[in-house]
Amino acid sequence: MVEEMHKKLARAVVDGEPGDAEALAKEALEQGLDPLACIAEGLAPGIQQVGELFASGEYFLPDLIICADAMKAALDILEPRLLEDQKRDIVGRVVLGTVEGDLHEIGKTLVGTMLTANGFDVTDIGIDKSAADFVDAVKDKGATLVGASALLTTTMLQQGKIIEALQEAGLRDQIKVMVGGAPVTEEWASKIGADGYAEDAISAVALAKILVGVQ
Ligand code: B1M
Repeated sequence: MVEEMHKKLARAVVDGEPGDAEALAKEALEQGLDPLACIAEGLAPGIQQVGELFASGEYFLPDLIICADAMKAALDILEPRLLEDQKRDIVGRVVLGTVEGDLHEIGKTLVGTMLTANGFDVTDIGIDKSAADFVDAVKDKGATLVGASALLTTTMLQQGKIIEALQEAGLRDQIKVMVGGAPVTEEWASKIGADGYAEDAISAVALAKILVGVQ
């Protein structure tokens, strides 16, 4: 039953059916299924397949948009449930965003949800944010951790710009920088001088805890 629901969720994303995705997410919660597993085993493989269909020329940009909408419709139902176990003590303040020139928001938002669910105070500054936007938010919120997401090989360069901007603002020694996103690697993170790289939202939480010194 669990596997079948995961497959249906994946299908709704691949077919680009936001209504079905939303209804299935509600049904999954009613059945007591784990929302994180629904995301990791259902929605994520679905959007992964969408990416492959796009790369092979079978899907076009409008398909990507509607499939992402289906994924978001289901996440809107599942993510609040992840936050229900939120701990009360704040373990760290994070400024999180997708870098300049990059409109991909789903992975970044998922990382934010998981960090919030694990006690971090997360300021999500959104998508297409410049290095200056990150620096301003760090000053404004007194954050000790920056998370920069990039999904394009062209925009991952911006992660390095954020680190440079933090240096120029005299903030680099007070703040840790974590990077992630599909094209990002451990090697890239160390090349640009980031403090850490996380492959997915779960490892982002573990890394964030290490970086702020709570684990
Ligand atoms: Co775009 N896109 N897209 N897209 N898109 C990719 C990324 C691509 C790999 C598709 C492909 O060709 N196979 C490709 C990039 C190629 C490259 O550069 N290597 C691509 C392209 C080319 C483009 C456009 C250029 C297409 C065009 O216009 N011709 C265009 C660029 C627009 C722009 O940003 N300027 C574009 C546009 C779009 C949409 C806007 C239509 C849409 C996004 C909608 C939205 O977000 N609201 C979209 C989508 C949906 C995708 C794919 C299919 C799915 C992305 C996604 O949401 N994944 C994607 C293919 C793919 O990734 N397989 C693709 C699900 C999400 C949960 O995973 O974001 O990887 P992900 O996040 C993960 C981890 O990466 C990690 O944790 C998350 C959860 O596990 N993570 C972090 C992410 N951020 C992190 C930060 C951290 C730590 C971990 O610390 C701070």
